[in-house]
Amino acid sequence: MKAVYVNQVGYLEGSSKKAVLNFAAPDFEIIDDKENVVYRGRTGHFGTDDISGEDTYVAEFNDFNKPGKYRVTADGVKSVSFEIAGNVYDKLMKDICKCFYFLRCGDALDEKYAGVYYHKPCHMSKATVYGEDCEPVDVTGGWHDAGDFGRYSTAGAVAVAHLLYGVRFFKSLLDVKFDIPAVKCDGGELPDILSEVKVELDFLLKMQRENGSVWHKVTTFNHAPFVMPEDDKEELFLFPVSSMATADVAAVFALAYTVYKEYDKAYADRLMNAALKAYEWLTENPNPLLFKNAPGSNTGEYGEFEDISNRFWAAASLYEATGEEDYYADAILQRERLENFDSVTQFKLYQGGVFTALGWGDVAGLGCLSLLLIGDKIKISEEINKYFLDEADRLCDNGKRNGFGLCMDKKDFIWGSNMELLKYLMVLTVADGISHRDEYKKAIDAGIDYILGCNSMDTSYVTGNGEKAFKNPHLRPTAVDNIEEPWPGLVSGGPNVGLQDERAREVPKDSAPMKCYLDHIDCYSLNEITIYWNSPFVFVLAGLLEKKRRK
Ligand code: G3I
Ligand code: 9MR
Ligand code: ZN
Repeated sequence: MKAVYVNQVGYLEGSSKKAVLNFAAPDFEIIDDKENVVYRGRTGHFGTDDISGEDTYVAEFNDFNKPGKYRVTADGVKSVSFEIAGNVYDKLMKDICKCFYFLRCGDALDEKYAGVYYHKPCHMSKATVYGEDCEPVDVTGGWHDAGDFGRYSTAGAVAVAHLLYGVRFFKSLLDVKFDIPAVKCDGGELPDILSEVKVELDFLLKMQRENGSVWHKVTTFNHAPFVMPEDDKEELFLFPVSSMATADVAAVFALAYTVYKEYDKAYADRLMNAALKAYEWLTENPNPLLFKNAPGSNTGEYGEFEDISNRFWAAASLYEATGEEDYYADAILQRERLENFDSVTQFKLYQGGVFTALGWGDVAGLGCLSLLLIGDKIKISEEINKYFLDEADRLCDNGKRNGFGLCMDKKDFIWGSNMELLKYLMVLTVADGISHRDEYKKAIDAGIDYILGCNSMDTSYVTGNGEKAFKNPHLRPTAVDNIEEPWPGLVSGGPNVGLQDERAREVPKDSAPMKCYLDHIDCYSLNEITIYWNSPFVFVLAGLLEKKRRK
């Protein structure tokens, strides 16, 4: 079908702007909401590429900045409507932040804040320590991971990290208000983003054992059926500790210490003590303690092939928080180990550079963010900068290979491809902070356009944002709450050439990577949502909005 793809939410004044046509047309127009033609331009023929499989024509309108509501038309084909404005992403930012509130576990969601999406307290029972004969443990709280009700330490720590590094790099994230219950602190109330993050930090504190190590996850033995969270009454299990969980939690507590000490000294100290205790355990247990699901259990595994990137992150983060040289020495040591770890290239979970990896499994890039925060006081600061600049250059090269200017490669279209993209946009955002370059900004704009609808599915991958936003996330409450639309701001996992669930087989055979997607509630491998698919978007938008504010 002929289509004109646009960013369905819209474009910031002053940003790079384009629509992509999947058919031949030499000219295009922009019409306003009264159908008046307000802009005319010529398209450029890009040709076909291996991620969209379409023969594309690009309609650029970078110099059109007049605020308003528009559509792009070409050869009688109209795009969906979009806006140009200085505040075009303000609602989007609130929505993607508020999702963490909607995913809260434990306490009830109050109608006052949750509206029609309120629910009763959930997962309040104590959890059995799997394989051990000891008292059940209270680990209530935190966020549900995703469409399932599991709570996983590494995934949670990484989502928190995206948000807290967001706060460290872009102060204006502290001003985002998204209508959640206030949390008191020394002399006032926490900024919303820190109130929300505290929910997960409080939970992660409970996931730490006496000896400093951290349980890998707390879930029922198998995934719950489609029920409301409060109706999932199966026994909860704490599955064994892992060195990845222990290291990630040490790292994120040290990061949180620096942020929260400005607001609540006692809480910050508690986080630091817990970080030190976890680190001590890591030092005493130098061998990797990897994780495998218990036989017969099917909840998320979050398996990793190594724990070196996690140990690197923990050392770097503790060094940044304390300034103690021993941690720096450890970070250097782990960096060397990671560089020489043969399997990294063989088994890594992502395509890009090891030291810019920001995902749930490969976290060395998060360690590098901590080192970046220290700046040129460290010997290897130039090398850290280079990791990000080199990766950004690789991404910009990818962008030249498709009509969408999208920095992704064919191999990036795996489970959660939208996160692969959002992690890349984080890298580009950081690289642009190191060395301002127009091509970085352009690649960030193109990535945001893709997420918000300028893609071969003509779909905005954020619920409630865009005329053709996806509506059927694989998300248990949504499946059973009898409410027409899911709450807004959820980021879909997105296209995945693996088509790893039964319903996904309905995607036409030989579809191009960008088209391996279906907006169906059954499609957990294409259309689930998770905390760590929302969190990198918060970082990226915070970067974009802060730059705009500084102008
Ligand atoms: O690492 C390989 C890569 O080398 C290879 O080229 C590529 C192509 O197949 O696959 C890569 O592995 C993928 C891996 O994620 C790394 O991203 C696997 O195919 C893919 O199956 C795996 O998907 C993960 C999925 O769980 C299944 O394990 C997702 O990343 C992860 O986000 C997802 O997490 C689930 C939790 O388990 C449960 N809660 C919901 C959550 C979201 O769906
Ligand atoms: O709903 C589950 C989703 O959150 C997970 O990402 C996915 C992979 O672990 O598993 C989903 O649960 C499915 C289960 O694995 C198999 N039976 C069908 C479940 C979904 O309806
Ligand atoms: Zn719950």
